[in-house]
This record gives sequence, structure tokens and C-alpha cells, in this order.
Amino acid sequence: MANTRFNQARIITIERHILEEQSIHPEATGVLTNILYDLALAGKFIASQTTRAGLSEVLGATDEINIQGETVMKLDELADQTIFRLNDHTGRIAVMASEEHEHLLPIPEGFPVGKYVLLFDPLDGSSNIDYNATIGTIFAIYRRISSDGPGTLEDCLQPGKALVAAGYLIYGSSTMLVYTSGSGVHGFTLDPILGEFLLTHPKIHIPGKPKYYSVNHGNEIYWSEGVRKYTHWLQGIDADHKPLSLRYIGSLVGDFHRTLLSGGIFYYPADTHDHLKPRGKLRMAYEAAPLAFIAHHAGGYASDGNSPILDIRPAQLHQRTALYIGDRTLVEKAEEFIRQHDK
Ligand code: AFP
Repeated sequence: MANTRFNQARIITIERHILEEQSIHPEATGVLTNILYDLALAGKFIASQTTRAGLSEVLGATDEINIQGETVMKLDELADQTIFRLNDHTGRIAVMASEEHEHLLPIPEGFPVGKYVLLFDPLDGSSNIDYNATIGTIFAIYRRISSDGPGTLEDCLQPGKALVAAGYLIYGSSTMLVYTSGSGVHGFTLDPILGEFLLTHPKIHIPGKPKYYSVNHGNEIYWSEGVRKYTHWLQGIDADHKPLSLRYIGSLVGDFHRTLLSGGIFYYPADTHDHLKPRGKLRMAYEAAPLAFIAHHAGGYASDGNSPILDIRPAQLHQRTALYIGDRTLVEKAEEFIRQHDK
């Protein structure tokens, strides 16, 4: 009996956790707290749809091509609309932007406009949907910098270091929500029976002994000399350490989540072939900046190979970037190889 009570005392729902975090900040109005709830709710909804994919005939592609030139999957649309609709009427958000849309997503007329800015990648790794592999949702929350009226493009083009909160939902063997609002990175696992996110990974810190490196080796012919030499170093060639093992899903949330929990590095370099991905593939605003914020608050680091991701102010909504993220020493080593060999 005593044991049961003890276990119950340790159950911390996401609601309790976010409220406790809010109480640390006496100036907090509760608006950010409510946005985080809404995103947790969106995550539950998306998770319920992704686990039923195929059964509810949502698996497969629509006929549309999104702004990135990729086929839009039905689940992408569902995730995109779920997040937008849960946040468009609350009076908490000034403007939104989604990886799936070319332009800003203004708050519809008739609804109040708030003080936060929400950027999201509704379903990252969606080319994995048909293969039942891990996918995720990434979100980034900024304070608006414009003074009033509808939120502006400038509100969305802030550097990652201005983030107020960032997080992701991962739809894998279980559904998790991982977020930080600047005081630690915390992970919650969805209990599908209770329908609640419970704190399972408090104060995540990237482990010091890296196990894995994660990169798409299929692109090796496009890499610069610095990136190739760095990869050889990770493999233990001309290095004073054992080789790291390779893991790559091709779904950023999945690859990042593993890197966060097990240590190591994920990278998606820029191509040396200009016509391909001279700035890398990943999007600064929807993918790199929020994950860089999380890595930073978990003791890690993210770089575009030259400078910290968190310092870069995107010039465009869909700007792409090279990304090196994870263990600080490994990311700095990548910068060192690039400095030495690619200039
Ligand atoms: P999709 O959403 O088209 O699957 O792209 C996923 C992604 O943006 C990111 O999640 C992965 O890390 C990266 O692309 C994988 O790209 P490659 O397939 O070129 O390795």
C-alpha cells in the first residue's frame, strides 16, 4: 500500500509540470503555459491519427506538392490543420508559419491576436509515413516584436536565441513530447490508456560519452573535403578514439531524439554541388533553430558548420541551412575540420 502511494506521488502530468514551471516565473501570465497545453493536445490528436494510418485511409499522398516541392501526405495536412485550428482562435498567437505553407498564416479575422509567434513543422520525416518509421512535429515559440495588429514576417524571422520555448512530439514506439522553455529539457511519454503525457525524462542532458553519429552517407559524393575528413575522424580513422556507430532514420525528430538521449552527433551538411543543396536541406526556422535551442538547454550545441545556429537570423521563412547538432565537443570538432579544409 505504502509503495502504491509512493508511486502515485511521483506521477507528474505535463499539466502539473508546466504549471510548476510557470510558478517559478512570477511575471508569467499563463499564456505560454496554455500554448504548450494546446500543442500537447495537438500531439495527442496527431498521434491518434498516425497510429491509425492505413486503417482510417489517411495513409498515402495527396495530389498536392508543397512549397518545398515534396508530395504532401494526407497526414501532413491533418497535422498542419490540427495545429493551426487549435491555435487560431485563442488570442494567444499573433501569427503562425508552417513548413507546409509558402506564406505566413495570419490569425483569421474575428479572432483576437496575441503576443506569441508559433512556427511549426507539422509532420517532419513524412516520407517515412508509408514505412511505419518514426515521425514527429517540431514547434518554436517566439515573443512578437511588432507592437500590435496582425503579426508580421519580421516576427517570424527571429534568431533562435530569441526563442521563448521550443519542443517536438515524436510518434514512435511511444508518443513523447520533449520541450524546453529555458529551464531544462523535459520529456513526457503519452500514456495511451490515461490519454495523459507523464514526465518520464526530467532534465535531459546529452550524455558525455558519444555512441553514435548520424548522417546520410548516400550523399557522401557531394560533401566537402572537411565533411569527409570529419566523418573519417568519427569513424576512428586518424583519430585517438574508437569508431562511433552509425544510426540514420532520415527523420530529423527521430535522429535528433536518439542523439539527445544517447549522445553523439547528427549532421546534414551543405552540398558542394551548387545546384543541389548548397545551404543544406533542413529549414532554419522550423527544424534547425528549435532543435538547436533544445540541444543548448541540454548541454549540447548546434552549428551550421561555421557559426552557432542560435545566432543566425533567417532572411526568409523557408531558408535552409546545414546542421551539425548534438554533443558540443563533436560539433566543435566538425567546425574545426570545416575551417581547416574548406576555406
Ligand atoms: P521528409 O519530411 O520529406 O521525409 O524529410 C525529412 C527531412 O526533412 C528530415 O526530417 C530528415 O532529417 C531529412 O529530411 C532526411 O533527408 P534525406 O532523405 O536526404 O537523408
